[in-house]
Amino acid sequence: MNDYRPVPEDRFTFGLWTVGWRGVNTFGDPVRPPLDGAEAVRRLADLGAYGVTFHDDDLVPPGTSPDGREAILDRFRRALDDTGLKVPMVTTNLFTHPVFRDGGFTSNSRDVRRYAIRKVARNIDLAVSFGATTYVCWGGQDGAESEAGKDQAAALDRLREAFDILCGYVRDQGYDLRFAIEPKPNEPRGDVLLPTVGHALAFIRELEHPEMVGVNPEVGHEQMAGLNFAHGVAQALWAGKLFHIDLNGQRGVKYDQDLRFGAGDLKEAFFLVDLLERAGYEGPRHFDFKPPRTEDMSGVWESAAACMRNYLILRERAAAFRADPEVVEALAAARVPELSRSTLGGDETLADLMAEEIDLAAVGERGYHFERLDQLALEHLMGVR
Ligand SMILES: [Mn+2]
Repeated sequence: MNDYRPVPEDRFTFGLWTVGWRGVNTFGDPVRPPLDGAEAVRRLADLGAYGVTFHDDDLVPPGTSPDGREAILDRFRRALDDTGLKVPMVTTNLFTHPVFRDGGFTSNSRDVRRYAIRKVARNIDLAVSFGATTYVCWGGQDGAESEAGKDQAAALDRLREAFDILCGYVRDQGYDLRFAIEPKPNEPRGDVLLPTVGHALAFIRELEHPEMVGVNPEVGHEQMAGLNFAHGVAQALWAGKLFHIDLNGQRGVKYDQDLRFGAGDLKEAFFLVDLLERAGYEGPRHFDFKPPRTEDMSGVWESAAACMRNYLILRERAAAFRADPEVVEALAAARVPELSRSTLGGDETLADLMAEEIDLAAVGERGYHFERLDQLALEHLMGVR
């Protein structure tokens, strides 16, 4: 019997800021003590994770002396060496300090934009020293509350300029590092720049080195916009741009809930795991969730373990769905494989298609049997098949 115990080969990773989140929110003070980075590494390794990720300021608090910084990095490196945990991705905090109140790369203040690029470039050196090959960029405070205060076209110009500069830096240094843009529709800004996967994919095509930049879609962020997350991920995969992924849970169009993976739209989580596993996605399964502030530290580790456990259960259910002969037959009845056939035959031309007739009355009566197929999926998900 499968006990759904994660192992490093499952490639589960967690941000230090997830299990380390102290539970501060708009109305409430922190409810949990600070979590030491090295301690987080040891606990995550015990749970079966593959790796850990961080923002520059998660690991080394701003204002730390150079000696203090070295001591923190040494401790963290020792914990990684002791446990074998990897650092596949690193990111930058361009949102907490008051200077970023109007964003980083797209702040109206030129000196802030120049500082933001410096902060990222310096942290890229650290990321590479830890072996990271993906660098996530979440705009954070890049956005607006008012159309009057932000020239969108100029903001996109400045965002493109920042990525062109940073891609140039990575190339000049000879680093093996790719960038992944994380879209989000709103929060903390009223409207955030590059609100969805689609906006990010279109933006990347305008860059000097589009091959170096992909996306890091987050479950809850697309769902906050009312969008189908699995569809967004499918398009990112189709474009060869799924460089990283943030797994969590969200229930509906509201504030960013960052629930543990599986605790939001469970059916969409099922089809997401089905998609990732069948597409052969090889990147980390990265959890970007926030243990609710009702929890003490034991609840934090409980919820982290549950993220991985839910993924493994869904992976098993999705595989059982695909292996079920009745599902294979229902897929054919729903004409799902037929969509993979090109609309014109190999040696056909438009003229062949134009010469064809369709029996509109007969074909118009055709049912697609999607309900039967969907019910089979639900029954596999609910564990009754
Ligand atoms: Mn989120």
